[in-house]
Amino acid sequence: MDNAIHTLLQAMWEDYLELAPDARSIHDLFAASNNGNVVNDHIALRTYSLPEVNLAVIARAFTDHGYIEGGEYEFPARKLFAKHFQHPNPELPKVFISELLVEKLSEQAQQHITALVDQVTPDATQSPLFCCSGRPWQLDTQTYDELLAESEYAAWVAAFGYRANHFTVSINHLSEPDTIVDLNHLLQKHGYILNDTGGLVKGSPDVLLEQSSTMAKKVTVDFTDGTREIPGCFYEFAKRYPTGDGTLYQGFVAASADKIFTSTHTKAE
Ligand code: OOG
Ligand code: NI
Repeated sequence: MDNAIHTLLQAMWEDYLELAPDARSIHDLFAASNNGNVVNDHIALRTYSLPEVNLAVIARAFTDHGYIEGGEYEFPARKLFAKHFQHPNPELPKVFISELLVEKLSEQAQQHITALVDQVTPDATQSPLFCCSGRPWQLDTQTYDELLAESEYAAWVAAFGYRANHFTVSINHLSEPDTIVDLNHLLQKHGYILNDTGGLVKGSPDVLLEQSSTMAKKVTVDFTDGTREIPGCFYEFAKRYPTGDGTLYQGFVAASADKIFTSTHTKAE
């Protein structure tokens, strides 16, 4: 395996564990009944569409190591656009990268986001570990609150920056539980809070993908003028179904993804 991509994914996992307080114990719960093996279906990253940090800039760390574009997804109500990337080596996780279409936001939000992105140096984005470098700008609570009032996504990126917002357990690779309903019950029995936007299970065998996720737990975030407890990162669970040629569907489903985004929301939708 390409060492650079392995190093990046390992660094992303370690960074992610810091911001997803439940992730280690959920991982270990599945590892215990699957000989220690928990396969990661995909990770996801978020960004703003400004040219210094847009989706294409974030994707480079992956495309430089053999990842290729797999599909495009639109979320007009959230003002988001996304692509997924996959690697010819099926053991590597897919990468789902979304960007907030900044030009569609209010003047005030655009000014806030431009002021944040102006603090990012080209050197920083070119670093091979930019994708797990966290927040490359200073942020105060008023800017966070004003962004939050307009877009939960805008505020999340402002607070957390560049890192995996979730990893995803591949249910196909678990011997048990092998249905998403059983998996959700197991997690709930252990007290984990799941995302119930539109129901616990997003998607169906008909669209070749079923997904569920935890709600991100609150973590302490530093601002220039104090600290706040806000939702960090979450864990997702995905089961894929075969396409006509018998291989598992490798894409995403926009209608389901739309509901996974709420896993980091501070308020119910
Ligand atoms: C991505 C939400 C979509 C999926 O698997 O469909 C997603 C995000 O929350 O950044 O992860
Ligand atoms: Ni996902």
